[in-house]
Amino acid sequence: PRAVRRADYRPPEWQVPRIALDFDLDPTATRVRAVLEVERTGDHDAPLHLDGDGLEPLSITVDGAPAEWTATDRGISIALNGARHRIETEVLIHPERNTQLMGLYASGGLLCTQCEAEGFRRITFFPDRPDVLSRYSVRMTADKARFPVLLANGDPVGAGDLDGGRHWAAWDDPFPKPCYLFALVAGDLVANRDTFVTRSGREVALGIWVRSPDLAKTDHALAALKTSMRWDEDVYGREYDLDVFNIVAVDDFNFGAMENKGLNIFNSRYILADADTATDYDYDAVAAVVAHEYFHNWSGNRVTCRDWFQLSLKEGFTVYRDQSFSADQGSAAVKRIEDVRSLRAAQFPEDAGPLAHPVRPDAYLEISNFYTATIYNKGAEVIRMMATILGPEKFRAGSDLYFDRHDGTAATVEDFVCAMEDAGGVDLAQFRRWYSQAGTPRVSARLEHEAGSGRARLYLRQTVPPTPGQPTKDPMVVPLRIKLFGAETANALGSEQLVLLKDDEAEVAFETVTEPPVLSINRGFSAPVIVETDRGPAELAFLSAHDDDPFARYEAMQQLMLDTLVAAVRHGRADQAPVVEAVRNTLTDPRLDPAFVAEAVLLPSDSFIGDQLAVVDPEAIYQAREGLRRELGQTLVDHWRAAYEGARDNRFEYTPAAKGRRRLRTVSLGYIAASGAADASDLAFRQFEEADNMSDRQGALTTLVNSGGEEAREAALDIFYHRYAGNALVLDKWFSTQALSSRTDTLARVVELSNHRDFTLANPNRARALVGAFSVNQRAFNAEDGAGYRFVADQLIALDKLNPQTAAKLVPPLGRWRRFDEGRAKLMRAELERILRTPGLSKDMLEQVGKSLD
Ligand code: DPP
Ligand code: ZN
Repeated sequence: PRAVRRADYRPPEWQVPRIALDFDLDPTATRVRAVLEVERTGDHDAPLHLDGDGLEPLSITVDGAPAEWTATDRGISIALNGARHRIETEVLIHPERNTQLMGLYASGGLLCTQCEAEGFRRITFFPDRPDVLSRYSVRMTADKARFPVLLANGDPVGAGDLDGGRHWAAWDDPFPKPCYLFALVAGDLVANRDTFVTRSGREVALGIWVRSPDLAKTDHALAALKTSMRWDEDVYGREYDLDVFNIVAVDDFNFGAMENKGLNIFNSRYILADADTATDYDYDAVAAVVAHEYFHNWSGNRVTCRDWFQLSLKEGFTVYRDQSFSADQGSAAVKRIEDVRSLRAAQFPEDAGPLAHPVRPDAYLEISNFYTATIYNKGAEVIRMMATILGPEKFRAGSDLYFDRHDGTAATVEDFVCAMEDAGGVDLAQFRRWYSQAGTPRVSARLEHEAGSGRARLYLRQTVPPTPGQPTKDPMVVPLRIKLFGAETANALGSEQLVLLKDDEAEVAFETVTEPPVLSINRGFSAPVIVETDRGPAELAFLSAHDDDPFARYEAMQQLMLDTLVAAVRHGRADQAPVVEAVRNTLTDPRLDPAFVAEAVLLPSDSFIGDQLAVVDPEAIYQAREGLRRELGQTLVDHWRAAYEGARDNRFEYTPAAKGRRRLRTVSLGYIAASGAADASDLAFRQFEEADNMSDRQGALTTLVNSGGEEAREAALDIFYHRYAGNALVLDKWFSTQALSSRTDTLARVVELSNHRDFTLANPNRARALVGAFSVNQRAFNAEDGAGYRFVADQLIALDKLNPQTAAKLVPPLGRWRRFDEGRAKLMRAELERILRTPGLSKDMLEQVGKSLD
């Protein structure tokens, strides 16, 4: 396969202002008739190229006459004479055989579509690129009993009955859109309906469509949708633009959800929620993803991407928007902590490994592989830095200008940055390197204080590490929010500054520093960088107690824990007392929000500890972390018990305060168990049985699975399994809790589970719940004999035959071999090579595995 390069971009030679689609829907064989009005753009004699993948052509005509067309490696090519033509095609496709879940496919008795990025070519012949914008009219015909509901983009314009038990429906979308935003759904669905009145008075009919047993689980998503619609009006001035907005939940879905114009299609895990089946984390994720897809209506749909290299234009911006939305719904501090934690868990390792790529990549083999943490999460951080540099008013002016200038068109990252420059009156020339240079910058900071003169000087230095294809880097613009605190009084020494580090090195001077200063830097995580300081345990503990930026406070605690754990891994032992004291302080500070406390007292994950080391030693890391957990558990056991009891609630409520209490309760339970307390297992089992919500129940189950006695553990797993038999989303939790277990027999259990009657690779959620979860279980996956690697490679080879896109996303853990000792590295490489030798390997896997070996 040939790489697609950003530098090769050419505007389309043909546009398709209108397309009419007629679907004769049937799960085994669907006929798709398409009428395309095509227009030559400019003065050239290039033929019309239409992409097609796996289509069986029945007829192709030009202006009513049989066309002369030739097959190409990506579709068909038709030589045309005039400036405008009418192309009609009819093809046959087979939804039930579509296990890739791209194009039109069957899921749980429904027919649905997924077209981003390049799935529309699996439905009909079309120039499948995001800079071809068309107005769509869609007609669907289907068996009325099996598919009573027929939905597509835009507004409904007609429906009726036909002979033979069939019926039809027609939908028109007045907004020109790229084909990746096309969608249809046919099925036996019911809707949770409501209306939303936009700020200009337009009434929008809302519907969340599910199978009838799931209807009761859609209220939360519907409420989140309405809150999102209002928020986008208030915060970005963006109003909804059609008369209907529908969301459909389906069980088999590669992505989390898809923002098709007026008809979002969701993975059911991001729609369905009730207290009995969804954790607080799930509730939050439902609201965040509903908001994300809704926000795409402007950042993605009204203004779309010129080409797929610009993917972060819509994804980074929309993630930033959904993060801001979520921050506004609850604790902004806790939300920031969660977002940074997931950036560090997914994006930092990606940026430090063989799959590192810039936020705006230069080349790809398969675009599906670029729906990454870098495009999404680092992309969001880049937008956030622009918002920090411009300030809220100018940032809003910039986004207004961007939407005004580019509405109805396919735009570029460059267009977005220009709008920010023009509206903000700033020069972002150097800042653009965040889009072109990969790798996580490292900033080292050293503060020197001259007691006599009251002056202090901060020495900053940055380096950007080499990444594949980018051996040398230029310095970035790093916005650092900085503040000093007095070590004696704990008072702030002056107000916070925003320092823009632009060169390799910089110095910042402070006056009237009347007592020894403590440095608070990268407050709020103002830049997605790794900061290295010489702050010792005393200073970090001080900040964890006194910093007035909650993120910085959390960060100081994390750094203290990390330093202690890294020392323990390196030397076999470390002074644990500063961590214990800092945790004690946090736990007993009555002014703190329990949700914050629960985050702050959690130790960094095994893999984040591993990321700090030149060579990851999974066993030593696990032992060091468990050792510190035990010490914290034992020394502070009375505090954990008090926190546990204090956080007890009488009945489930989904509010920020109640969520925080539940979180602290389960975190405390984990520490009580880590202390080795004799009653821990009983306590966990009681929580498991008495829980009136999934957070408490799954929290207790996790504790039992990791550290409970055999009897309690197996009993809980069994009860959980039977209680939720038939509920796919909860069974996913049952699988992943076991795959993430810290027990030494986890691999054996996971292999067993891969043969369980409820396990299938055909469902992406289930595949991720077992194989994906296991491969991020650092200790179990990296078993010294390579059995973990072998298991995952076997699963990926099997999954690639069904669903290459989902398989390829699970490759990265195997590609981390450079981070391990020679023995493990060799075993990992051997598995990657075995995958690469598999006959018929997909382009998706070829790219991911090939790069991982380089
Ligand atoms: N559906 C995916 C998302 O919203 C891709 N656009 O991020
Ligand atoms: Zn998105």
